Parts: sequence; C-alpha cells; structure tokens
Amino acid sequence: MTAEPSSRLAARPAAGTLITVAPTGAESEKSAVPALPVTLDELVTTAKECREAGASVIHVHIRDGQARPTLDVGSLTDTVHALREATDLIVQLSTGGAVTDTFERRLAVLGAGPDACSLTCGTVNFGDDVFMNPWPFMCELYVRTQELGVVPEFELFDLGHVAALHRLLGKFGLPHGGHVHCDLVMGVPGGMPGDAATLVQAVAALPAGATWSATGVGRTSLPVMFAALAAGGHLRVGMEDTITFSRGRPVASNAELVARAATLAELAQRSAMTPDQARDMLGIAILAG
Ligand code: KMH
Ligand code: ZN
Repeated sequence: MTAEPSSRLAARPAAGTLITVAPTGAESEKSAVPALPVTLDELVTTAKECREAGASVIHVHIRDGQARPTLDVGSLTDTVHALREATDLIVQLSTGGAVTDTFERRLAVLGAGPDACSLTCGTVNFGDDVFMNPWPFMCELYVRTQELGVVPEFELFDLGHVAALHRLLGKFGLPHGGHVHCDLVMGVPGGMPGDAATLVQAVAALPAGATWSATGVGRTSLPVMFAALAAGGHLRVGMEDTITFSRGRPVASNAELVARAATLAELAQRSAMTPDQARDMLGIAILAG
C-alpha cells in the first residue's frame, strides 16, 4: 500500500535543506564565550569552516574593537567584501542589531550592500529587554530593501508577526527577487515557544508559496531542528542562538553546529543546499565567475 501525503506540511518537502549560520549575534560576551567569532579574521575563518560543513547563508552581526556589537556601516561594508572574497555564502546582514540600536542605525545597514538582510515583523519581549519593531519601521525598512535590491528574510518571533507579514506583503507587494522566505525564531523568552506544536501552527499560517527555516534558541535548538526537518523546512543554527552543544558542554565552534544540522538534513534525505541552490530558491542573483 502506498501512503498518500496527508497534510500540506508534508506534501511538498523541499529538495534540499538551506542551512543558515548565525555565528555571533549581539548578546553573548566574548569574555563569557571565548569561541564566539568577534573579529573580522575570526568571522571569515568561521564562514569558511561553516561553508565547508554545509552552510549556504551567513547571518551577520559584527563587533567593534572591544567586542561590543556595532552597526558601523564602514565596518559592515568591509565585512561584506571580506566574506564575499573568502566564500560564496549568501551574506545576510542583521537589521535587528542589538536591542539598544536606534532605528536610524538599523536602516543604515542596507548601505553596506549585502545580498540579503533580516527584517523582523513585530516587537517582542526579549528576555528582560524589548526588541522594538513597530509597524512604521517595518514598512520603511521593507520599502528600502525593495529600492536597494536587498532580499529580506522575514524573522518571525511570534504568531502575531505572521499576521504582520501578511499585512506588509498586502500593502507593498513581494520582496526584491519575488520570493518570500521566513525564519521562525522560537524559544526566545517573550516570543513563541520552541516546540513542534507551535512550529506546525506557525507554518500553517505562512503566506502561500513561502519557504521557511526555523531556529530554536537555547535548549529548544534540537526539538525545533527535528520539527523543522519533519515539516519540510530549512534550518538556522549558530552561536547567536545556542552556546551549549549538549548538556554541560559548550559549543566549540559554529562549524560543529552546522555539521550537526547537515548530518540531520542528510538523514532526512534532504541534504544541505549549496549557496547557488539557495540563491536560486531565494531569488538572489548567482555570483559571476
Ligand atoms: N539581537 C536581537 C535583538 C536580527 O538579527 O535581525 C535581534 C536579532 C534579530 O538578532
Ligand atoms: Zn541576528
């Protein structure tokens, strides 16, 4: 007897798995997490290792000379160039920055010329802080991505953010590249929980035709990864989201998180995509040469 696909989640699994690495983030301190890549050299080395391990996208936050988060546009531009020189990864700059960054600085990130950027679809409690993404800011950022030809990835920390994404697309149309790709960021204290039931609900609410990846923060990393693979989604991993590899064992490198994700994707018979395959799916121009 042949089983029929019974749900829209399982009906059309993607042919491969897009793996994004988020190596640094804005929250962890280098003094507490020595393996965190914070200099340009460390970031480039990490990017090469993660590409080798199966990543196709790098989600970038940078640090200043004191390892503090910065959105300095000159440094971001140098970072984009250095990553392009060293790898063929899709370079996605964070427009979320740190919770202390102003809207003006976050909008200016697009001036660094990335392939892609994050665009969070609403405000969310973020541990003891608040990550601010009011509607007018979302709109301004989205329109700038369209004008500058940067492909946004819609970051969804909560089910209400999915509704805001529908509203954004209804008002301004499709993103540059013509394809909607989302990342469910799950398990943030204040956002949606990182479990399979919530993931299924969020995926069911996404716009038709959208692709999606999922990220489970902290101890939700593995349950979210398994649920995402089971539901036909893509993966984001990295030390921005997870600094513990297993109980009591700190993450040694971003590459080991990517390697674990790639192994699970392989077991799910949807191996890691190459950057060119990911570019094709996301509507990002293939690199010349
Ligand atoms: N650092 C968080 C406040 C993003 O990169 O777009 C926001 C964040 C999301 O990491
Ligand atoms: Zn980020």
